[in-house]
Amino acid sequence: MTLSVILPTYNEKDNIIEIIEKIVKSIGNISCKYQIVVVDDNSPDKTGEICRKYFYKNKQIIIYIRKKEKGFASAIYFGIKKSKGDTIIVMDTDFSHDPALIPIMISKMETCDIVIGSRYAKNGGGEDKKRYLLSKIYNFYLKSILKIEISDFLFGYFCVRKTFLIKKGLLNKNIFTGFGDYFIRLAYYINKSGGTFLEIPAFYKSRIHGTSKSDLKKMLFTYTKTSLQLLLRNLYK
Ligand SMILES: Nc1nc2c(ncn2[C@@H]2O[C@H](COP(=O)(O)OP(=O)(O)OP(=O)(O)O)[C@@H](O)[C@H]2O)c(=O)[nH]1
Ligand SMILES: [Mg+2]
Repeated sequence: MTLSVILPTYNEKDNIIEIIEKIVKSIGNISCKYQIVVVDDNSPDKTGEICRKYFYKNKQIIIYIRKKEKGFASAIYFGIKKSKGDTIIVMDTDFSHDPALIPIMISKMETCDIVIGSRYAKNGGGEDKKRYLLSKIYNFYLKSILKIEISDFLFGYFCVRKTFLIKKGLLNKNIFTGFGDYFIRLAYYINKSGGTFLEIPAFYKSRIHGTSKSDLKKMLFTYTKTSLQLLLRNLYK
């Protein structure tokens, strides 16, 4: 097995070095061939340059600084396209996603097509109680209308085989667009193509350094629009 960890970054200068070091340590427990792919959208705080300077001798840390394209889902798409590993892990850079889960995710890949971190699996949780609860309600809505057996569409920490995405036609720009709504689309099309999901408990830690790029009102609007579009697609097919 070869692993590529995709890290989208925007203004994460105070997180990027430490998160990469924690990821490397966590991968050390399973000793596989790996690379870490940072996709930075020309962050004004110089996240990309800082990372390049720090890891310039390390060939396993690949850093892309995109000057023309930008966007969260688009960065993930770009990172997966560029990655060399057969197994892909996508995670945030702000420590909301615990690098210690990497070996667990990989071990579970033998039994499914995608492993997803979930706050709502038994023993999962979230530090920000208000966010945890609001997200729980919204996830319940998504699960009910899309009829997909997963409890957390919005966590954004997952492991999947690149060949699976390619084979099913899911490594597709129309899916990987926007912010977290891309994952709602991805889950929908994985389910449609007969893919199997496995959730593992995860705890969402609130960020300590840097600022959030997500906008609650905008997210609510976009995610609802996305889910209704998918629902209509389901009804009229
Ligand atoms: N390349 C790239 N990365 C992004 C972009 N927007 C967000 N990110 C990264 O994507 C991850 C998730 O973004 P966050 O700002 O943490 O969004 P969030 O988790 O909803 O918000 P928090 O409450 O701050 O945790 C982080 O690693 C960001 O640096 C973007 O436009 N381009
Ligand atoms: Mg975050």
